[in-house]
Amino acid sequence: MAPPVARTLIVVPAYNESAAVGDVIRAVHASVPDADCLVVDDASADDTAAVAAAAGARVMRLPVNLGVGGVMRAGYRWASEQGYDVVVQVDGDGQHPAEDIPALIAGLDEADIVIGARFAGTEGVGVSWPRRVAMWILARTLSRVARTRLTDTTSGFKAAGPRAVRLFARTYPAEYLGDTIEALVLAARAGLVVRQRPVAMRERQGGTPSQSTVRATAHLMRACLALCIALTKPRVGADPRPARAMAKAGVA
Ligand SMILES: Nc1nc2c(ncn2[C@@H]2O[C@H](COP(=O)(O)OP(=O)(O)OP(=O)(O)O)[C@@H](O)[C@H]2O)c(=O)[nH]1
Ligand SMILES: [Mg+2]
Repeated sequence: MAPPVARTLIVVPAYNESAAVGDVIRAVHASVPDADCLVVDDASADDTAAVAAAAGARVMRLPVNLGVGGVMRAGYRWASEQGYDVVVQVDGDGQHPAEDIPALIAGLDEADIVIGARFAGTEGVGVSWPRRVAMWILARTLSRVARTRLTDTTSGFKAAGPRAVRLFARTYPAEYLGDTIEALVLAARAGLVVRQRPVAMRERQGGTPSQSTVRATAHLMRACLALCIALTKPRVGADPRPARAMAKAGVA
């Protein structure tokens, strides 16, 4: 008997992304037509949810704003309950190139998590020195923790295979910066295999950037602190059961 085809869910975190989210969903459907698309609307004040539904996505509306970590925790939990094997995070602002999703999913043949990395090979070009130092510290430390070369540790563009979906459904970090740094620390310390693939990230295609250059630098510095805190937390074991068995048992 042929092995079952992996069920894939694209989770799109979206906060006030009505300008870009429709095009993101259409690009996702064009790139991975067999995947389902769930937009998690983080209590937006605009009509993100209506635009997403009109573009053909399923929409989960959070009653209060939780930030990206809380959004992804909800997305992973829903994915696990519904028996999805693979989850790919694609931001609702159009920065993540949908055409690279199949390459990230293909990478799951050899890994539990595949990160779409912006700078692969050109780290730090045109970036101020404090940012470069912070990026270097993050990349070096997380590369050691994950035992592989990682260059873009704050990228949200990630594919997660069955073991990672189960782990993140139980414990996706929703605290400050948890969605990137802490999620990788958690996964690597649970014994999951993390890899990266180079992607051509774009400027956001609408809406408002969350950070200026100065704030982005401060954000990276704080990310280093968040990394130190993540490293002090106890390890969580990966759950060996397959995703569908978990869904049947009602465990998320
Ligand atoms: N800023 C922000 N984004 C959120 C929130 N909840 C969900 N998101 C979504 O999370 C994704 C990533 O947020 P961004 O603000 O684009 O973060 P970023 O890509 O690191 O920064 P930018 O360079 O400003 O795009 C986007 O799709 C947002 O719509 C929230 O509370 N605040
Ligand atoms: Mg963005």
